[in-house]
Amino acid sequence: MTTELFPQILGFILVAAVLGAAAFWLGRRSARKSDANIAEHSAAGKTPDTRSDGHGQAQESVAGQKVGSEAESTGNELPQAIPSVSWFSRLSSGMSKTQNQLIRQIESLFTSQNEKASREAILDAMLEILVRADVGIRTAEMLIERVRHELPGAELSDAGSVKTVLRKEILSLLKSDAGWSLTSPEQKPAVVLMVGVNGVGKTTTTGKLAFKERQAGKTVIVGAADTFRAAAVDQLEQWAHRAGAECVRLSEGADPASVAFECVKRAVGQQSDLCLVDTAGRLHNRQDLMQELAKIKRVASKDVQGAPHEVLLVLDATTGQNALQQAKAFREIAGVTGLVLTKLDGTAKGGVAIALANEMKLPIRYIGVGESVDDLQPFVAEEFVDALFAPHSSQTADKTSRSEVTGSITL
Ligand SMILES: Nc1nc2c(ncn2[C@@H]2O[C@H](COP(=O)(O)OP(=O)(O)OP(=O)(O)O)[C@@H](O)[C@H]2O)c(=O)[nH]1
Ligand SMILES: [Mg+2]
Repeated sequence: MTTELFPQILGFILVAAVLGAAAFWLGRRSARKSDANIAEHSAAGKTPDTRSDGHGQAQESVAGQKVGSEAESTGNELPQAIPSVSWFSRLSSGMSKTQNQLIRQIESLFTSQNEKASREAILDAMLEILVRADVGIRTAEMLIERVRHELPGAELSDAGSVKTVLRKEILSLLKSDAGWSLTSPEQKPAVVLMVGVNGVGKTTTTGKLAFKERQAGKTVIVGAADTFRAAAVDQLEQWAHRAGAECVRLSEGADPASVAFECVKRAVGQQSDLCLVDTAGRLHNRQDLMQELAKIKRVASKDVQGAPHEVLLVLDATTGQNALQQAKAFREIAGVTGLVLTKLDGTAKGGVAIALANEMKLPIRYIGVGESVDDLQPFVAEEFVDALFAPHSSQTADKTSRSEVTGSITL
């Protein structure tokens, strides 16, 4: 009996041994995978307790700033932003004031009350509308010349054909570079300097970019080189904490260039994908402060050849034409490589994007239409133009009060 059962018992033992070995192997494999994930996350973003300042807990909140629809992060996991509203809706809604100032006003030139207006009167009024939306006189004149040329004689008689010409011309001025990205596998770390005048959104944009890059799985170190104000450092640290990025801070009043140096050095040591350096706001006509920026740039290049790879000038769209003056000064002194246009949501002067693209010959890399992390996105010319020329909707019209649109044009 026992001898008869022997092969079956042996077979059973063999099957059990094989199954046991397989279970053991699978268990080891998943443990190794989770170790690797933890290692990757901690390389990317240290918990508050391990940050350079040794201060431990980050501030609980930064006045008026929302980190998107994301939940509170422990700093170790990758940030998750779940946009509840699509980017195009945010963009269209954010640009509704500019749209009303520009496109709705142009449409109003072709209503029945203006049907007796001469061709030249319509072109003059159109020029005025473009200038009021901060497209800038040079760019506005150029666009009107294109309309004049493309729509000879009676062809300039309806809003549709005018908008088609303007849309095409504006799009050709705004061209965006689809292949561009802030980080690249060939350049580790990519060193990026954030510059601009006071209050334009440099720190917020630095935080949002850190957050986005972390979401994309990149390792990020930010440098708080605005050492003049402790609050500015805390503000950036808060963003870094939420993003799961390391924040380099030195003592208050320290040389901003040393923060940049330390930030780049650590990014090199940890083979980070991105080193983002936030700088203090400075007036473009203050020579000493502009020289300080030049020093930050020089120091940033010490450990990484070609750094900084990008100098992003942050411009506040609500300042309209003044943004052009800032861009000119910063381009000369700080070697700006790209623009970030913030606060498009707060203004009817969004036409400044067209002036910047045409007159500065600098690419717009990102645009911002609000305070949440999802409100900053890479600039895509087609999207911008689509949002600007989107058909009239009661929702967008309601967002702009009459006082925000500068007078309607009467012919
Ligand atoms: N509505 C709106 N507000 C924005 C946008 N971007 C930034 N802000 C707000 O602008 C304010 C100033 O932003 P900061 O990031 O502190 O500006 P900053 O350039 O770092 O300022 P300084 O360091 O003082 O020079 C904050 O309240 C931001 O939330 C945007 O696209 N839309
Ligand atoms: Mg700041």
